[in-house]
Amino acid sequence: MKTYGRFIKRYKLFFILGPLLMLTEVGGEIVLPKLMAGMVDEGILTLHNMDFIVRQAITMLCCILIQVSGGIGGHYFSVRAAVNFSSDIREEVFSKIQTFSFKNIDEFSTGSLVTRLTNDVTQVMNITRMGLIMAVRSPAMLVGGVIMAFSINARLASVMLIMIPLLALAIFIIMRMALPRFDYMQKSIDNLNSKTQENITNVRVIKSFVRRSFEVEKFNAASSRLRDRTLSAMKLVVCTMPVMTLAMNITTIVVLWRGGNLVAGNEMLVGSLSAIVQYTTQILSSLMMVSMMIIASTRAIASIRRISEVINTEPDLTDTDAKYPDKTVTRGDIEFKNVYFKYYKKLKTSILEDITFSIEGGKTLGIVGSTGAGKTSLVQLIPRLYDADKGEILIDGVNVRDYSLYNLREGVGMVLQKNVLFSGSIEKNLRWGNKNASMDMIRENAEYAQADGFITGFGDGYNMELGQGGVNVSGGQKQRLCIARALLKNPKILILDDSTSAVDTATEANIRKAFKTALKDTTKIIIAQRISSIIDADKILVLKDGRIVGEGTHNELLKDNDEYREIYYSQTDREKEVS
Ligand code: DCP
Ligand code: MG
Repeated sequence: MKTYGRFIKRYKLFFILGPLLMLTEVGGEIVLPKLMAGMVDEGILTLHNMDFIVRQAITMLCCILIQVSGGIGGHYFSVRAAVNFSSDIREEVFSKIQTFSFKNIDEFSTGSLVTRLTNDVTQVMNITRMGLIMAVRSPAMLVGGVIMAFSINARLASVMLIMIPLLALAIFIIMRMALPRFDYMQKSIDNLNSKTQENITNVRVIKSFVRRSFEVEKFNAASSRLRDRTLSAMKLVVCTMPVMTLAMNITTIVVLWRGGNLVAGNEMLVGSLSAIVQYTTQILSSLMMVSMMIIASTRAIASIRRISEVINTEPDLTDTDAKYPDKTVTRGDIEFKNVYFKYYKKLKTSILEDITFSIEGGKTLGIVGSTGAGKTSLVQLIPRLYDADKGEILIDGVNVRDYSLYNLREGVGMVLQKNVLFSGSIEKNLRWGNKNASMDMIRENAEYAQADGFITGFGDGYNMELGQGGVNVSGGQKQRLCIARALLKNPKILILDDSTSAVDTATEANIRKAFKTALKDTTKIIIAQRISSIIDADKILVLKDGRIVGEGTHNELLKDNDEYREIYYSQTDREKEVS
């Protein structure tokens, strides 16, 4: 609840006005039957007094006006409170997710985060609205109705006192059974969302591997599980309504039967009897409302808990302990000292073991190694996408943990192996690197990345709209756009993780040439499959199974490193064979 207090505070007025106005609605509604009883019993049956009847009718009209305006106002403010409140929560959850480390996101799973952000927030909005409208109204109606009924005829009203506890017990039992089932149901929704998300983002791969029927089967299994769990939870909910209606009807019959006897024995007038019947309906229907609300809140409690989990998760990678939060990357020297790393604590062996090397600012470092050797893992530690488990990573002689994340990541430009573009124009995408860049700067950097040529070839040039994830450009074009985007950042350290794999060798050579002149002072780390991509690097690391097995220039490695020679000759031999 603490988590939500501050959001409620912002809309205090709405949160108070909503229930308060609902209370005036109850006030009007509750006196109506009694006024009616007076009109019938005294005005019509006893006194035959027209004046009295008119007076009573005017009072009733006033009550109806109060009731209606209270109802409208109460609903209005409750809706405003609930919508604003939940929209703030949604924004908070979203901005919290932005602070999450890769590890945090892996733990929640993307699908689950999406459900929490959408479905769960909607649940919270509904329960808040319902709660503001009913939480005060229904109990007030219940108590008020009982008091009024007793004030008319205590003997008849006491019938209700037997029914209320019985109903309350039934509601309690249903509630106890429903809560775990709804929790279960929500978990299935999560699972389904994860599956859907994975499937739809990877629909191309699925089609190319003709995995459609397999995926459909997998989805259907998740969907059936959700159906079964929803049914199991709903079975309970559908029971409540008939049980309540039955209880209401039985109580009404008992009241009518007992009341009929009293009227026949001249102990009570017809008007009073009809008023008590109305109060019975009011009381039992408000009990029904309470029970419905409790059921709805069992669902919402699960949602509330799941939202709190996100809001209260501390990002496991922060810069609050940074020693030099104002320091920026200036030279771009990098040094790894005995670094160990693994993705999950559970794993026995490390993904990276005892990594030690250094590279001076402005130089070029090449990294080669078979797939799964740990190349991507190694470079991800530099801008702290993940943290090393042991050892130190220094930039300009300062531990990366001692920079603020902002300054560190401003200093390091990275083109990820799985790079993405966003929907929007090419220009907008490139501006991610530097939102204040002039058009000339954008063009210049696109030229370095060998992208200007094909961009101007598009009809709309830099204004061409990219589809979601950059679907409407080729793989090689996408890679070049991502390089241009990173270059615009003008970083002190530039990391290219297999970023030219889809670019032809001639274009790649042009990119390298441009780097030499345009990025003289930038430290360049280039991960590549092709030796030709890193052949003229100042230093090359050869990685195998998470360890460095070779370090030196191309010529040095070629002379005395078996691993490197093997890679090199496998590629040159192949090229010879092809040509
Ligand atoms: N790994 C993991 N969890 C991740 C990413 C990787 O457990 N989220 C494992 C899989 C590999 C190892 O880490 O065994 C090293 O993975 P890298 O991505 O660092 O490997 P490379 O980048 O060298 O491989 P590639 O050339 O295929 O990109
Ligand atoms: Mg990789």
